[in-house]
Amino acid sequence: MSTAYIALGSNLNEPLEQLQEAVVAIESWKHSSMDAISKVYSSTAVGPGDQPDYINAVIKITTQLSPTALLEELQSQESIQGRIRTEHWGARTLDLDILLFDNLQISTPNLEIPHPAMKGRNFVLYPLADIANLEMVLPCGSELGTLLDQCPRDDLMHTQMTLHNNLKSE
Ligand code: ROI
Repeated sequence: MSTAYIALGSNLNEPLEQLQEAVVAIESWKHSSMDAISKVYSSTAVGPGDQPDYINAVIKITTQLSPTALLEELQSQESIQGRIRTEHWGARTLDLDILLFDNLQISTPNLEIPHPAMKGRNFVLYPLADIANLEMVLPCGSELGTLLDQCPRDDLMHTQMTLHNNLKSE
């Protein structure tokens, strides 16, 4: 069994519902279990032009999948939820990124773990810190708390919304 942290982001087609649908789908996976869900954040888009604001969160799962199999499952869920890969860094209905997978470092054309941009992104680090220990040492050798101190919060806001885990709350 492995532990993985996954970032969720959406800025199209009812973003909160997109994240909710993804959480419910991942929760139903037979090979994985959901361990934690961060608060829900809103943030201005990093990237080109005029994009709507994003809704972001991070989840922690325990999984029997390999990193590549996990990536495939996440991409398949993105497709189910209508993501069309067009513009690089463009608006999207659902983005599911593997941030960390155990203590692995992977660098292939399709998959890079830890996620290469996570260190500088407040919309990733703050939700991650909701559900991970600040003393957690990332494969790069930095503690999560140190990265957080170096990453301005800017206009990142946590919302009052929560991503329910529907299956467990029933
Ligand atoms: N900007 C924000 N605020 N949140 C995201 O999840 C996000 N995802 C992206 C890009 C386009 C880089 N910008 C983002 O992929």
